Amino acid sequence: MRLPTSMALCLLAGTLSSAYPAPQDEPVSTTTLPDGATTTLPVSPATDTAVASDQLAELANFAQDLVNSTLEETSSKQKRGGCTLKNLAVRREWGSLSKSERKAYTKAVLCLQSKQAKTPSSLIPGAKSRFDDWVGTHINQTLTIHYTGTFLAWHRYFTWQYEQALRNECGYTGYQPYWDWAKTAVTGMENSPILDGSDTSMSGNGAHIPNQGGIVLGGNGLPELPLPAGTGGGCITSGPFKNMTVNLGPVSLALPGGLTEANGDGFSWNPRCLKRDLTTEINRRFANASSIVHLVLKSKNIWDFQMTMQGVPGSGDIGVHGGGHYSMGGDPGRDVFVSPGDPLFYLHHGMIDRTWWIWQMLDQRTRTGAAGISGTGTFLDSPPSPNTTLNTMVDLGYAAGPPQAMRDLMSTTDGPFCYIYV
Ligand SMILES: *[C@@H]1O[C@H](CO)[C@@H](O)[C@H](O)[C@H]1NC(C)=O
Ligand SMILES: *[C@@H]1O[C@H](CO)[C@@H](O)[C@H](O)[C@H]1NC(C)=O
Ligand SMILES: *[C@@H]1O[C@H](CO)[C@@H](O)[C@H](O)[C@H]1NC(C)=O
Ligand SMILES: *[C@@H]1O[C@H](CO)[C@@H](O)[C@H](O)[C@H]1NC(C)=O
Ligand SMILES: *[C@@H]1O[C@H](CO)[C@@H](O)[C@H](O)[C@H]1NC(C)=O
Ligand SMILES: [Cu+2]
Repeated sequence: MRLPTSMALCLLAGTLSSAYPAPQDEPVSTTTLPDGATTTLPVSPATDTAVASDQLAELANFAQDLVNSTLEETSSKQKRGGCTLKNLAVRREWGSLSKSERKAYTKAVLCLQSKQAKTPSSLIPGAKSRFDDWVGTHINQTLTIHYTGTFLAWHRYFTWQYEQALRNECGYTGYQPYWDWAKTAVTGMENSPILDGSDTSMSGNGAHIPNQGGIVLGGNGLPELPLPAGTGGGCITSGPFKNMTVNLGPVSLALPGGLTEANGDGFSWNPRCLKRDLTTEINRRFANASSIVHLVLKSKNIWDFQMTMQGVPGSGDIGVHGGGHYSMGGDPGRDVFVSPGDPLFYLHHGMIDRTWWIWQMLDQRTRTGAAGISGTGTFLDSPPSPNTTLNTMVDLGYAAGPPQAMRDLMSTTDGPFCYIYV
């Protein structure tokens, strides 16, 4: 006999909050799914990255199981966004796509880069393509979407609309792939299927520039954080994006030698090549399997989760979010404002969203509701602004619409979205 979903979810919430030691080496908690199945989950993040990797796989599997069994239980009811097991989109890790699926993705990105921009050139003269509509929107809103209450939901919606544009405007039939940082931390970025520079990759490293100095983050009253330069530094040399032109920025670009570069507000046309400076050392230091599982298991509320993920400024830790961005390096990879100008951005933010989703599913009702939001509408609340709430609107400007309320962006399967990660 099947329990009504609401009752089953109560049971679920009840069992999740208490941890039972199980007869195994590591402490685990026992959890009951809506369909009555039980499962055990790790509760202490492993420092050994191989063990941490297995823990992450278990947590991701639980998140899938929870969504799948919830959708199964509610399939007969009318859900707000009509998400069912039949139309559920599955976002996958780059390396698990077939070669032709990878090519179909990069082909669609190149298509978006060849389509006319919707942003009026009177507002952003450098926005030359549909792809640039996303870059322009991100530049315009950078100081109101990072270290804010909207950070995760804004980037979830941004990435989802990008995926929709690839599908609806460029004939892509797959879904947004993601970059699993834990995998590239093990293999080295240059050797991964995402960044090996082959024609089935997202293009690879930039041309090697010898003797580059490191980069320096922080300043502006915060302690400086020196980070190493990578193994490239120049224009990318191969793969699908070899001929790509970066049109917008820079706005706040960290350069080797501790320098920074800016071109005003970044809205003017400044055509240049896509540069990368792959830095596996940064990937390993801030975004290994153990960092991810630690973030997921040790963050008890959304404030802790989003601060740990982005890194507390001045703490010396840039979190998995900074770890991914700065390990790509180059231009616009090291520019907080212009970073979506490197197509790899969307694979990185796929993983950011996946990590949030896994964390949300460990306490679904709390973490997809009002208590799943913390922060205000401005970068570290500077200047001070009202708290973000379920009613706060998220607007993607000329990239895509309509503006959505935070309440509709909190779940990947309830509201306008219908996807999971495997
Ligand atoms: C959940 O459903 C999706 C889509 O059918 C499937 O790909 C995935 O393997 C399922 N996950 C689990 C843990 O059953
Ligand atoms: C880049 O442009 C050159 C010259 O037009 C062309 O031969 C080459 O195929 C292009 N490469 C890619 C990956 O698009
Ligand atoms: C993994 O990342 C954490 C920070 O999140 C760091 O303290 C640790 O040293 C890293 N582990 C390895 C093996 O590099
Ligand atoms: C805003 O959020 C903070 C932190 O949760 C809380 O202390 C404060 O009371 C909230 N302000 C308003 C006006 O709700
Ligand atoms: C930039 O953002 C402001 C405020 O959010 C908005 O009014 C303006 O239209 C945006 N400009 C562009 C080009 O998107
Ligand atoms: Cu961003």
